[in-house]
Amino acid sequence: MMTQHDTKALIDGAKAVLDANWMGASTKPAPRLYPHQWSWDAAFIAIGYARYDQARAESELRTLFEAQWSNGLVPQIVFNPTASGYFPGPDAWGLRDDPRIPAGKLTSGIVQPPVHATAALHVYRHATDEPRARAFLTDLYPKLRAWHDYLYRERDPGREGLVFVRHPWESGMDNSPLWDAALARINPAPDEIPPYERKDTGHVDPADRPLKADYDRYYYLMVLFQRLGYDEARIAQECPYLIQDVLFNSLLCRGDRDLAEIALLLGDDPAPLAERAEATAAAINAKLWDEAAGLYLDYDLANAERIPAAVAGGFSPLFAGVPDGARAERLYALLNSPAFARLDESVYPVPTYSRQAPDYSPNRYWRGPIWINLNWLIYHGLRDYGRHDYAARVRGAVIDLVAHQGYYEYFNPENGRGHGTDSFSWTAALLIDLLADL
Ligand code: 2M8
Repeated sequence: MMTQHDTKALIDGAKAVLDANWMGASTKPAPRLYPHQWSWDAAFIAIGYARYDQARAESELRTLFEAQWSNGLVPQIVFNPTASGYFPGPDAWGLRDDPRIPAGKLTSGIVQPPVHATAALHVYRHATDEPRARAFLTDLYPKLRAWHDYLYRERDPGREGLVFVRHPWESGMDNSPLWDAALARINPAPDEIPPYERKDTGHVDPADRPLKADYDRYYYLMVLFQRLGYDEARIAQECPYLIQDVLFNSLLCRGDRDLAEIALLLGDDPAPLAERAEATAAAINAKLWDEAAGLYLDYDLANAERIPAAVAGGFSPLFAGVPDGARAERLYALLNSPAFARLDESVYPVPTYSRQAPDYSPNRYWRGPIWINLNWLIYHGLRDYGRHDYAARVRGAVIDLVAHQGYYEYFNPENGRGHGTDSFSWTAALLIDLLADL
């Protein structure tokens, strides 16, 4: 049920979270757990700043793209050299002084979902100073194109219109049940990974975080990339974890559409970008739709099989205009069911994983909890499809949840309680955006 809130207090609280996490040119996701700049966080954070601080919104994305590699890769993390307390830090990636990385920058060697074109267009649309926003778009446009070009060139060896992720962290949904079978096939011998010390479990409740077995495999893949010199062709040949993820590809497809819109605004030809979006939409429909499940499912490329886990990312093609009317109806039906969110009644927002799955875990990170960014994407998808009743429910449920619990990283779908770190930037930023979206 929608309740009355003091909207001003909620917005002030959200701005205070972002102020405290502001590092001078970009924003860390959280005060202690995540002390650097993260790629898709930066996009969501810019979407919130767009509503009240154009300069910060622009700076957030500009700073991220200052660390873009020469091949177009936009790194998952841009390290703050003065911060410590996060593992894996810059040295674990073996990329210091790598010629592909702009001088003076320290980054990881993987990516995160491409929400950046969408964020840049959002910043432009909500700007108070149009000439300045146009200059921002003009600067960013070639970088965004290089980023999408990198993904299609290096992550789609079969030229299917679908790109793969090569590490669970690239998906943004680190320990999702989506990866269980693929990761179970990786069994590093003790001497294949150097000793390491996690820091995350010192900042938040270990019961909310991934397991040691997960981290061993995350680290194994990092060591593999270093051994292969971050050569994408060799990685595509040898990496045991290569997944065509629904969420990542849907965000890419929407990003292509938004990039086409930016091209149009800047007087460039939008046609090639729009065509690429259509090709990816068609490929998502052809390969990732599962008729029996009534949901889009991931595909494990390294093992040539579909992944049967029903996760919230399966609804994200709505955000990219991918499903036709009949498929959209199937998605609404599953969304509005005990497995997900009961949007007829709506108590809490959409959880990350089906509440009916035997291994659903309401407190553990990406294996059940409610995340605000996924709900923001689902809200927009429903709205774009004209399903305004459900869209309003999702929006209202997110606002209620954060108003009652605070700006947490994620929330238990059974009792609403906040988990992970508090003062989490994208929760605050997206709340600001949702409140402004009347
Ligand atoms: C989480 O991931 C990082 C690794 O990238 C971690 O667990 O250390 C995820 O929730 C990811 O989606 C997010 O971008 C990041 C920072 O908020 O934290």
